[in-house]
Amino acid sequence: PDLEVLKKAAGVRAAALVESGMRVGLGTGSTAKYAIEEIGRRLGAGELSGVVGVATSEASDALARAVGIPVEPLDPRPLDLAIDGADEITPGLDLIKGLGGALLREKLTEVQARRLVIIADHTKLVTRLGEKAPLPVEIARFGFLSTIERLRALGLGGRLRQPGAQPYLTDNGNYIFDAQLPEQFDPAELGDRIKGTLGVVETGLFLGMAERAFVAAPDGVRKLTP
Ligand code: DER
Repeated sequence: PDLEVLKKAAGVRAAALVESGMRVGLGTGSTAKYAIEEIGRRLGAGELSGVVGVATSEASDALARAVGIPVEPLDPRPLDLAIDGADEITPGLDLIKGLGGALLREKLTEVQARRLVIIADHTKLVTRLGEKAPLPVEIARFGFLSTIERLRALGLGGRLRQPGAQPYLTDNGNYIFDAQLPEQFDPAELGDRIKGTLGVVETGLFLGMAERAFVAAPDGVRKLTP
């Protein structure tokens, strides 16, 4: 089946974990879209009630509203569950996220979730981080060229995300530097070094955060745990 069918299968599987009365973090991207739509369907069918969503992007906020999920801003209360996609998933469920540009609001939201459930098709599976995706790094717009120089001084290759005539702007008004990861690296150590670089807002390394992942392959949806 094509990848969209697989993404939907993973999304529906995760959405089945939502129970009435839950506060749910709603992820961003083409896979999370299916989970959001399914939660909306379940609410509309009367299978669920009293669910509140906290969206990780303007796009997911709009989609949630469109499918009938009441949304509220993130506040210090814990979320019962968060459902989101990823760009890379290791066997230990360390993740690279951010190719959809939502990494800052995703991380701010998902660290407050009691359970972070990742949904993906099998193409996201890697044996180690950096195999398939760059590492998105959200950087302040002001002085971004200086920040990029500081990142290069760490030995990181990469480039400013600029799909068109202007650099990509996140929902937070920041830019993204897509960093090329070295062959071998310690994700926690490198993540801390990048995060500690002046001008860096956040990285797309989500280490040790996911409780489980539903990964859809042609032979079915597998549940992975760390
Ligand atoms: O930007 C993000 O972190 C998204 O979760 C993204 O990385 C996954 O998007 P996809 O499901 O469209 O591949």
